[in-house]
Amino acid sequence: PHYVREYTLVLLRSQCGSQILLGYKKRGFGQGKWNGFGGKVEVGETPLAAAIRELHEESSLEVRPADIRLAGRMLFQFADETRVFRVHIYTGSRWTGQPVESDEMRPRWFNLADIPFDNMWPDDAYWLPKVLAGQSVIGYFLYAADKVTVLHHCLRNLVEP
Ligand code: 6U4
Ligand code: NA
Ligand code: NA
Repeated sequence: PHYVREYTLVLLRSQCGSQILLGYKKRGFGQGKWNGFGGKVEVGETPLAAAIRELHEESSLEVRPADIRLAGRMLFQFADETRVFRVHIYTGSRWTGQPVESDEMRPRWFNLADIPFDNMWPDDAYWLPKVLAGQSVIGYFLYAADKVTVLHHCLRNLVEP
């Protein structure tokens, strides 16, 4: 049987909007890839609280709950695994502090024209441009066991209520 695990992902934009903060994942799941900051939602924790906590643990940056907004939820699955990743994606452009390298992540600002999609999860190329355009997304990606090939995907824009 398949089971769902909840994760968070935070993508910060510079105030002027021309850059995005990514982290180079030094260990664990997605090692060697650039990604937003995030991790597992703990028992009894809301996704929003987990997003704020993981961002701080991995980058030292502090955001308040009102500083980030839910930009979408995605399901990711691998053909050879029973685990389903349910990832809550947040964006924001207000924070305090400076990004600092952690055991897990090496932060770096990227111009929107230079996002390193070739060294990110392949699904990011589908949904990240939408999120950066201010859209909210919902979707599902099924990967082959190689964790590279997208076998199937479905992606929709969500309209604000
Ligand atoms: P620990 O705490 O070490 O057990 P770990 O297994 O290393 O956790 P963690 O905490 O780094 O995982 O969380 C995985 C991160 O990867 C979350 O921020 C969600 C993100 N993620 C997972 N699948 C993804 C995908 N297909 N595309 C993407 N981000 C993904 O852009
Ligand atoms: Na993490
Ligand atoms: Na984690």
